[in-house]
Amino acid sequence: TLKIAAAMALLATTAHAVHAAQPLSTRFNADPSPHYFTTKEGGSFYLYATDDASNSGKYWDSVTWRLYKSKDMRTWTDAGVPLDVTVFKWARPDAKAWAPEAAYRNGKYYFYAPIGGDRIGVAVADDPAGPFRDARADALVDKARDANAGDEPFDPAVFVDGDGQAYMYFGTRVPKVVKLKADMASADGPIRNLVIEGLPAGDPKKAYGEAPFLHRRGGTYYFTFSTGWPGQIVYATGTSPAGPFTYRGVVLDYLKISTNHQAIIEHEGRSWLFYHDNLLPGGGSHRRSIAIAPLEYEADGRIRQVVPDPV
Ligand code: FUB
Repeated sequence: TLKIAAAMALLATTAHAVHAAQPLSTRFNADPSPHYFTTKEGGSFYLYATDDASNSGKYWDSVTWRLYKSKDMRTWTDAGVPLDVTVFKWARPDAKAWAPEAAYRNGKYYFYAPIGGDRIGVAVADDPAGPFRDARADALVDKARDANAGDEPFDPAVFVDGDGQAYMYFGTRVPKVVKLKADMASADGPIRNLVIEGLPAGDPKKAYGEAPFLHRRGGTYYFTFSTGWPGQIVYATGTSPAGPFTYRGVVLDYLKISTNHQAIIEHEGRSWLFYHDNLLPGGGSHRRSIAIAPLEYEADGRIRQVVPDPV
């Protein structure tokens, strides 16, 4: 019996990575978009977020995003508002600012801004902290204009592959992908639906919900997303950034919150999962808080499920 217990304990430790869940700020924030950028000040982690501290507390109706910076992934400085929806003259100034994304290319920093739930704008700056200006005169994706943009074109995530081809993922309920031109601000071809094979059948809570995200490890493309709703972070893998992907398993189980939204980054050989939770006093589904966990892989490339252990 002792041997069985020891074997089961070993199995449990190899299958799950338990970590202490800590909010990275005392300010409510959500929808993490983390990056490592090197500027003239040196290298830093930059984290763009939905600013839940400035919403009504009853809905995700903030109109600003928030930026945090860190040198070591432990201490994060609140760097204020990198931009708000008024950067986009085509948007209503009270349009909701949702899960942001950023990317770097050729000396410029790009900010992908879901606005009002039906359009995605793109802004550009010379520094990751801004000032940002509209990179075009209209939205990059517009539900009223673009074929196959879907009913809810938001939650952009950008991935640039080794050959320089950029892809933008987005969409709620139906995951979408569109190639971006080298200017990072225009679509290069049609918007396509992403195919995810092998999703657990018969469980509506296991269907694709939102928060698409792509990262690559070796020759494998990992497509993570949140089921809806509540949000469980799951992943699928494939051999191309455009899919198809095959469902693999859970990265982060349901938390006591209606949504979740993840991002994964690797730096100097270590990987981290960013997500949001309900960790601050007074928090809830509209007042979320971003947390970070080390992300570990099995030798065969499977992701070890992250288990937050609230302190
Ligand atoms: O923050 C508003 C919405 O909640 C985001 O767009 C979704 O990903 C969910 O986290």
